[in-house]
This record gives sequence, structure tokens and C-alpha cells, in this order.
Amino acid sequence: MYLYICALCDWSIVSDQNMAMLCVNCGKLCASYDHPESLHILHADMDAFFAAVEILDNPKLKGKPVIVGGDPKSRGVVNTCSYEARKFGVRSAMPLYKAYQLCPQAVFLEPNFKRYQDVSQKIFQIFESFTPLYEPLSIDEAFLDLKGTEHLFGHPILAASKIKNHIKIETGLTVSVGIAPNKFLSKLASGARKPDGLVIVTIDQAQNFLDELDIEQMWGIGQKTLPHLKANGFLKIKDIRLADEGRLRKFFGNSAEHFRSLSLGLDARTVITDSESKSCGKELTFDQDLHDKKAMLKELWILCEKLMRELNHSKMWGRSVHLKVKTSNFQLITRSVTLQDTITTDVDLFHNVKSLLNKIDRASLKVRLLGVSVSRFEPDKMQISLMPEEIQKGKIQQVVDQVKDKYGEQSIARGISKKY
Ligand code: TTP
Ligand code: MG
Repeated sequence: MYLYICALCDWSIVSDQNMAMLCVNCGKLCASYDHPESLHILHADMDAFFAAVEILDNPKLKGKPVIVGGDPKSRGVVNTCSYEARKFGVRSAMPLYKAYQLCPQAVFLEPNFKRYQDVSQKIFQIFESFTPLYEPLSIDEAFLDLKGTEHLFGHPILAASKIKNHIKIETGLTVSVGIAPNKFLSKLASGARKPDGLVIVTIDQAQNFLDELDIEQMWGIGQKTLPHLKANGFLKIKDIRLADEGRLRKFFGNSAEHFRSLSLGLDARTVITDSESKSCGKELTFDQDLHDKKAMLKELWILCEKLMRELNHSKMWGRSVHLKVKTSNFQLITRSVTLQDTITTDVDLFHNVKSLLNKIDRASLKVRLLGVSVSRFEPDKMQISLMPEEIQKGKIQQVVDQVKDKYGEQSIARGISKKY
């Protein structure tokens, strides 16, 4: 399947043939995109965000190198800078004195976070008006999954132009957008032609697009690992794709397969909305490290009971359960599970946490902290079950909560608490 879009008037048509298509309105040659149904993940990132807001508020700064961060004689760092300042090598997180050395003629400004937050809110309202399925990544960027919005805004490529226009009209700012079959590709696409870019990477283009990118662009490679990889010949993302199995394992260990997949343009991660990414949890640090499973389960039951009570009170029922274990030497171990239905009782929460604990190798484990949290909330959507035992469990939980509300935390205990 191919999608043809006219760059001048946005006329579009889908065809199963790959051919030269002329726009019926303008007679211009249309751009063509293979597998258009896969192009639904959009990444949007505002250009030089803090600096762009400052220039918007003071148009005299337009065209000048502008550095947001504060007084260049202070000990702070650069928040961001305009693209004019970037030509001199100034970058985010660089010490201000260094930015001054590189570009003394720049206008240095104190950040005004309240103002940036307000603009950010407007931008996210625009994202939300296109789809409820958006995942904020920071103050100025988000992923949007536009699947299913075609009847409202046309193909995501057309929706992307509309989003860019809306943002420009509502805020006066420019945004760069990438559209691709997955998060990894769309994020790289949005950064490929900044500022004010719109880059589409189709399945067929993914390989060429990635092969040319420097290894720095690969997600998840830390600053410390980079020089080591480069010294060993991994300079481009292509070098990961082409490395043989043994070599990849040597440098990437257990993550070899993960990085290989990314280098091939494969990324199965879905767009997670804010309500899914938020979590609520309880944790406890112990005066003396815990060694045996029974002691751990006893503490976990207490955490589950407290957490579930809080969640029931705020009517927040989530589908993902997370267990956090910190060892005496500060190693952090986490295990998670996502369930079909939301968790509504402490007993269910505890059983899931217990299964997660069983997944951890506890031999010679000394535990200094345990934590339980729940995420992927479905607000006000307590799972309705018609199974008699589920109804029964829900009723018992309600009674337990009511008794505790009225007579205090210690007034009633489940049999389970006596077991551990
Ligand atoms: P970015 O989107 O990383 O940068 P940017 O929007 O300024 O520029 P680009 O066109 O490359 O996207 O970050 C968004 C804002 O977050 C940025 O304007 C300022 C702030 N920020 C910091 O305060 N410190 C930092 O180290 C970074 C990276 C960003
Ligand atoms: Mg940005």
C-alpha cells in the first residue's frame, strides 16, 4: 500500500501501486510513502524551547545568540540556547562561563520557569486535542499515537502538519516532528531536521536512515560507555547492526539483542499515557537487614495493606504491580507485572507481590528496603466482576476498610497477617 500526498495542497490518495502520482489540484508530483498504516507514532519536540519563549516575549532578540541559564559570571549551567548560539558550540548543561568564552556577544538571560510551564501547558492541550494517547517526556516533548484518528485529522502525516500549525498559531513557537512506525524511529526523526522539521521515516527507509546516524544517537548508551564503544569501532548505528553475535555480546552483554533490534529499526514499546506512567507506592527501610523470606513477606503484607487502603480511598485502581528491593550494598532490584484487570484488594496485591519476590534470587540476599507500588491506573474504573468469589473479595475489602476507618488501623486483621 502506498500513500501519496501533495506537498502544496495536502491532497492525498492511497493506492496499492507504486507509481508517480500527480496532484489532481496542483498537478505537482506527490510524495509517496510505503506501508502508510504503520506510520502512526509521532514525536514532537519544541525548538530551543526556553530560548524560543524568551525571543517570543522580546522580539528584539530574534536572530541573536540567546543563552538561558543566568549570569555568565555565576556558577550555573546553560539551560538552553538559540540556534544562533549553537553555531558557536554552546550547548545545554554547559557551564555558563564556558558558554561566555565561546560566545561573549550572546544575550544571557535568567530562566523564567513559571512562564515556560504555562506555554508547555498550552502545547500539551494541543497534543491532547489530537489524541488522548500521548506520553509526555519532558516540558517540551511528547509521543503521540495517532492510530484511529484518521477520520478526524486525516493520515498522521497530515495531522502532523496540523499540529505544527496549531502550535505556531496558539503559541507563536515552532516544533519539530517525526513520524514513524515506532517510538525509537520517530524520536530520531524529529531530531533529524531541527528547527521546524517534519521528517517521516517509513519501514522501507528505516534501515538507510539509521545506518547513517552516529552511535551517540542510539538510545540507552551511557556517556561512560560511549568512548569505549567508539574506540572499538562502533561509530555508527550501522556498526551495531553489522556486528557479529559474539562481538555484540562482548560489548553489550545481555542487552545485545535489544540494541540489535533497535539498530534494525525495531522497537515494540507502546505510547504510555500519563495516567499509565504515574505510580503510587509505599516503602520501608529496615534498621536491620532482612534475610529470610518469611520476614520479607511479613513486611510486604503490611505494605500491601497500607497501599491498597490508600488506593481504595482515592479510587485509583491500577493494573501494574511493582516490587522494589534494595540490598545492604545498595543494589536495586525491581520486578513488575501487568495484569489483565485492575487490583482492588490487598490480598490480590499481596499475591502478585509474592510472585514477584519469588522471581528474585534470594540466596544470600540481605534486604535493607522493600517497596511496593502500583501503576497503569484506570481512574474510577474499578473492575466489575460477575464471578461470585470476586464480588465476595471486593465486599470483604470494603468491610475491612470501613472497620479500620471507624475503629483504627489495628482494629481488624486478615488471617493472612498471622501467617507471616
Ligand atoms: P530540549 O528539548 O532538550 O532542548 P531545546 O528545546 O532547548 O532545544 P532542541 O531544539 O534541541 O529541542 O529541552 C527542552 C528544555 O528543557 C530546554 O529548552 C531547556 C530545558 N533543559 C534544561 O534546563 N537543561 C538541560 O540540560 C536540557 C537538555 C534541557
Ligand atoms: Mg526541545
